[in-house]
Amino acid sequence: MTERAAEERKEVLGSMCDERARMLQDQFSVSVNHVHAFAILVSTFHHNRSPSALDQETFADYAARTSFERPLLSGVAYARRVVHSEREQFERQQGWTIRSMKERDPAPIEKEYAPVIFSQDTVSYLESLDMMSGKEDRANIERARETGKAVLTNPFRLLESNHLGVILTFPVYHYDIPADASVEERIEAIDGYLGGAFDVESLVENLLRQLADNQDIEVNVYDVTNTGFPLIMYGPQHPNGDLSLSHVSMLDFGDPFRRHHMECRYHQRP
Ligand code: WA2
Repeated sequence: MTERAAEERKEVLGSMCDERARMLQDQFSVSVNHVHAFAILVSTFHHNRSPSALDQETFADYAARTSFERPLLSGVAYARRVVHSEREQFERQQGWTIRSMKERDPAPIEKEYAPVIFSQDTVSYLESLDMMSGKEDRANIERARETGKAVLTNPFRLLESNHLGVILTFPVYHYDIPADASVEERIEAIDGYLGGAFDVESLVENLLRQLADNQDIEVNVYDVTNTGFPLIMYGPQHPNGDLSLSHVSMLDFGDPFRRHHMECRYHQRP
């Protein structure tokens, strides 16, 4: 291979990788924006109204009819904060028991819970599950309500599909919280958590499949928040393409606490 051909091969890889990263980031970002709007919908029609103008059926209908706005999400759901002293009354009102994510049995006594009260039909198995009983979901709930911002989990295997993905969580408060509110004030004012599941394994696959020359390159996405310990979010566990040449494209998924990037390689050696 001439030096010129090698140079060009490298450039082509770089532009294919950048294009994929840009597409993924764009689709990620429109999905995040729409989940944000969903959080406002719940705040407007559920919390600020008495009686609530939202119920499971209305939520599920609206979620299904707007799912085209959230191309990388397999579903959205709303979990309400319930403290232990309210549990009995809450369960009586709902007509079901708060269940834990692991055993799907009635949740053991905790200080507080985050049971799902509204869910898109695609994730209806979440209903009544305490989202604080899962390690990744709990970390998201705590960071979302403490910061007031949208947050993402580590990549992990999602319930039911068992696909690799991440959860996005927006906090929903009782009232408009001033930007300089303390962590304690924020926790006090929390009403619930609007979340969406990014099924990265299957929906990113779909996205990349639509692109030309897709069969030529191998793509990985990593959470590189901890630079010494990258977490695989998409792509082969053991890259087996042409390892002599790779390109890294930056990704920004909007959670300033986290760093992500895409790594691309050719499948074949020249
Ligand atoms: N949603 C879908 N699949 C999951 C999951 C989840 N969490 N956790 C594990 N598999 C209601 O942050 C609040 C959604 C959590 C929101």
